[in-house]
This record gives sequence, C-alpha cells and structure tokens, in this order.
Amino acid sequence: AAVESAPAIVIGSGYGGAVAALRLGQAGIRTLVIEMGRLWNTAGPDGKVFCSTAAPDKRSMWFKTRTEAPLASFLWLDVVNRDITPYPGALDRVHYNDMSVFLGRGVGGGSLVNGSMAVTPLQSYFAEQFPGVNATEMYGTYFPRARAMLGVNSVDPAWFESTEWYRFTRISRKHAEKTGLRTTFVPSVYDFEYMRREAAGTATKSALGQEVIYGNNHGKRSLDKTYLASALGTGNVTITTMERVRAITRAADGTYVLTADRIDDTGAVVQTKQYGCTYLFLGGGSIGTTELLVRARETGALPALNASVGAGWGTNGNVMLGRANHLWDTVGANQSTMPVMGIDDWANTANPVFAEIAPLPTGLEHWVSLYLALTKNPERASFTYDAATDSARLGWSAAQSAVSVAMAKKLFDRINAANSTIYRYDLFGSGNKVFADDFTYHPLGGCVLGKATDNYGRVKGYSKLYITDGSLVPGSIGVNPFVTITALAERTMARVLAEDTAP
Ligand code: FAE
Repeated sequence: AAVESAPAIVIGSGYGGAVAALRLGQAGIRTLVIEMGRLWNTAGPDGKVFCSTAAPDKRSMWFKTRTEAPLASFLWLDVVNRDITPYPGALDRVHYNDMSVFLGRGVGGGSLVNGSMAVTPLQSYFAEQFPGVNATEMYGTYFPRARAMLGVNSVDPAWFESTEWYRFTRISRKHAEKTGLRTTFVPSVYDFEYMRREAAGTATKSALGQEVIYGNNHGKRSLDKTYLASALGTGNVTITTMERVRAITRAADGTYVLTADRIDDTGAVVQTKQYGCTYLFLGGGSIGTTELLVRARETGALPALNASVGAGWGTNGNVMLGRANHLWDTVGANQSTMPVMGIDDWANTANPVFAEIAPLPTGLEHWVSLYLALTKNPERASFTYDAATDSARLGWSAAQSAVSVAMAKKLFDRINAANSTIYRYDLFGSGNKVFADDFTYHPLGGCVLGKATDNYGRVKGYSKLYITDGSLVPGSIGVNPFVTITALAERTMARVLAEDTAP
C-alpha cells in the first residue's frame, strides 16, 4: 500500500491529541491528526448536528443497535433507551468484564460528550499521584495555560441562586450542608453567558435543552472550538477522520509506520492505509492508546515496550447513585445538563470522596438527586492482549468496584441519615441496583507517566514516540480529569519541542 507521510502524526483528537497538534503546528512542524470518529459539523434532517438525550437517534452512539445511557431505567421501566441504526455516533460504551467505559468519538474526543466540568485537582493530591512531576511548575504554568486555552468560566453565583435551572443543585447543597459537608462551585467550559440567554429565551437551548452526553449544539467550548480550531489555524495541521489506527511498527530508519482502517458510515472497512512519520504522538485516550501499545508489544511490532504498558488502570473511583427526596424538596422539571457544584469530602482521610451534583433532566418533576461520586479507590487493573480478537482485555473485577461503592455508600448514608431520605432503587435496571458501579466516565492510566514513559511522556524503549493523553494518569486524580490531562500534555509538548525536535 502507498505510504502517506508527515513529519509528525497525532493519533486521536481528544485533549491529549489536540494539545499536541496545536503546539506542533505552532512550532512549524507539519502534522497529521488521525481520528476514528466523524467531524461533527453537518446538520441532520432536523437542522441539528447532535441529538438530545430526550430523543436519541443514530447520531447518539458509536455503532450500537440500541442506546446505552448510564441511567438504564426510570421507575424500573426501560423508558430511557431507544433502538437506533448503527452509525458512527458521538458516544461509545466499550464493554469489558464487570466494567464498561464511556468514551467520546469524533473530532474533539471526550470534549464532545462530557459534562464540561473543568476542575483542577488539589495540589497535594496531584503531587501524591505524580511524584516525578514538579507540582509548583504545574500549578504556576501548565494548569493556568490549560484553563485559559480551554475557555474555563464559572457560573455567576447570584444567577445560580435564582434560576430554576439549578434548583436541583441547591437542594443537594442544602442536604449536604445539613450533613455538615462542604460544597464547592465547579468551573466549566460551557459558556454561562450563553446559558443565561438560553434561560431568557433569547438563544437556542442546548444545556437547557437536554443536550449533553450525545453532544451539545451550542454553548460548549469543545476542543473543535478551542485547541483544534487554533491548530488548524496554524496552517500546519490537517485532520483526517473515520480512520482507525490498528498497528504501529518502526521502520529500519527509525521512522514509524502506521496501519489505519478507513471505515464508512456502516462501520465497514473501505480502505486500509499506511502512514509514515518521524515523530509519533499517541492521543487515543486511556483505552485507545493502551490498546495500541499492548497490541504492538504483544505482536512483536514494538517489542521494547516495557511491562508497565497496559498496567496501572483505574476508574477514578466513579460510582453513580440517586437519592429520593421528600415531596417538598422538589428538584424541578427544568434542569441544566451542566453540573456546577460538588460535595467535597476529599480531605476526609478516612473516606475521601468528591461527589458532583449531577442533573437528571427529564422535563418532569422526579424528586431524584443524582450524583457521580469520585472515590479514592486504590484498586488498579491491567490490560492483556487477546490474539483471537486482536484486542486488549481489561482485568477489572466486581470486587474492585465494590471498593468504590463502599466509599460512596459511607458518604451518602450520612447524607440520607441527616435528611431522613433514602436511595432510589429504580434507576440502574431491574435488579434494584442503588450504586451504578459497572461503568466509568473517567478511564485513567494504562501507560502511567514515569513507568511506561519517562516523566515527560516519552515512551520507554523508543525515541520520538510520545503519549499525551489520559493513559498517563495513574488511575485516579480525585476530580474530573480533562484539565489535568490537558495541563500534562502542555508540559510534555513544551519539553519535547525544546529538546527533541530541534533540526
Ligand atoms: P479522549 O478525549 O477520549 O480522546 C481520544 C480520541 O482518540 C477520541 O476522539 C477517539 O475516537 C480517538 N481514538 C482512539 N483510538 C484511536 C485509534 N486507534 N485511531 C484513531 N483514533 C483513535 O482522550 N471529564 C472532565 O474533566 N469533566 C467532565 O465533566 C467530564 N464528563 C464526562 C462525561 C462523559 C459522558 C464522558 C464519557 C467523559 C467525561 N469526562 C469528563 C472525561 C473526559 O472527557 C476524558 O477524561 C477525556 O476526554 C480524556 O481525554 P483524552 O485526551 O485522554
């Protein structure tokens, strides 16, 4: 097959990939970004690019015959999910034994589907997780750079207190305060000025129109509007879509050769392409990058990859749960899809939990307080290569999820006791499940910084091969992860461009 080549190739266009692409482009290095998902810029028959959670269609999910929303049921009824035509939709759910992982697919990766919460971790916890990184430099330079580039802003507290759209958050805050717990506002990359116009009826509703996990048509500063737009603006970066990199090898001259499958809208492989590059940046995310490297090591394509490739994976301690409120504590039929507050009990060393107050926008009053708890679960798992399916298998177990559940339960038992409330049993399927512990929004690790790579994301065993995504984070960061992933990628790119790419 003909080989197309570029000085630098970036695999994936999520946070890690987008930062790499921009900084390479600015340095004058011609760069090709290869993304397996679509470019989301074309409206469907309804005039919208993305579909809402209220009316999901084929655009919602990545090649599924039925949607797989995190909340499986409501009053035990299977009313949430819908049959759909398989299509390269925006949200993927990848299933392993006892754990599934939600991922964004398309130009912008997870930024297309996530909740926009832009949280900087506690410096002390960051330092604990990344002993090889200069935390002073991270908090002085790279975190501020990441936040500025991502367009992080905060909800106006006065508006927050008065709007019906955040009544659900104020109720959860009241219950946390009654328990003696601290709550904290959480910044966001959703434009709150836009949201206020949505509320006023002068802008098309997006966050206030039940749009989030299948994409937002307005208001969200996803990567295609920030880093990737700037990257394309350098004139040195191009993005190719609907191509999934399958294999990475190294040629005799030290350059990298990639094999990529080009797919059509039915998922059929219509072409297999080869790419060559001098510098290769892996931004496929915790799942994507780790699978590529585990496969490369085990098939003998990159045999010098070390044993840490595939190890150190965690869920960021994710557990989702709902509480049932008293009849007088209405949460409101109208709820913004963008969370703006968390219950911060991370400093409780006996049971550290940070719980984001999550919306459940159904358009009707349901008295549910929903949460995504991030627990300090120390459990980690590894990926192994399955030759029969040419894919990576995750060795996570239900017992490891139980550790997250126990921590979330400790916190929410306290909240229920203080408010004389109970859990909701009807949200996660027919089994009266209270804690959704079988999925994560925050896959982290697999190629941990300082272990699979050096302290700057240079892959051990190979030169000019880099990782810039969430696979570097050792399984837990205590808060929502994209600001950390972005800041670490900025740090890697500053170092690599200063030291490795000089002509
Ligand atoms: P990611 O953004 O996943 O990008 C990887 C990209 O690479 C994707 O576009 C893939 O399609 C592509 N790719 C993978 N493999 C290949 C391949 N072989 N060939 C070509 N392309 C490939 O990685 N985090 C927060 O901080 N705040 C939130 O509010 C938040 N809410 C979330 C809500 C949901 C529903 C989900 C799913 C996630 C949420 N997250 C949130 C997590 C956040 O989106 C995630 O940590 C980052 O997107 C990870 O960034 P990466 O660059 O590692």
